[in-house]
Amino acid sequence: MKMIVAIVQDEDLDKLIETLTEESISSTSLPSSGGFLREGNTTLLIGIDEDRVDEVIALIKQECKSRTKITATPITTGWISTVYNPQVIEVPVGGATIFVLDVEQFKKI
Ligand code: 2BA
Repeated sequence: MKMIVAIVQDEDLDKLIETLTEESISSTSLPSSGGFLREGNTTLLIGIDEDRVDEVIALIKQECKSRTKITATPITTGWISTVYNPQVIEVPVGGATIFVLDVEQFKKI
């Protein structure tokens, strides 16, 4: 058993979950945000048999597009407001950032 942790862009989420569900692949999505852009993204947890890991990665690759985002990078983040660098930059984002972890035990009780 493996745990795939995939950080995906919100724009790709619905189609990706639809595709995974069609293939009987269970997932849990958690709202998250990137440390660099400080924008929302989604972290998917997918517990899967080892022999299906490559299939899942291929489906994520199929549904998650690379994009560029134009952003003003934060200089400091305070309690009330964030100060942004006045120069905007263009950064590539995605398709997806994927970690594959070993699962010691998997139980549904
Ligand atoms: P963010 O941290 O918001 O990063 C968004 C994009 O900004 C990144 O796209 C990358 O192209 C760029 N970027 C990130 N850090 C940078 C830096 N210090 N200087 C210049 N550009 C930088 P992706 O690499 O596709 O990452 C998309 C999202 O995946 C990230 O959002 C973050 O939420 C997650 N992520 C990426 N690598 C990770 C890692 N090693 N550990 C945990 N999460 C990661």
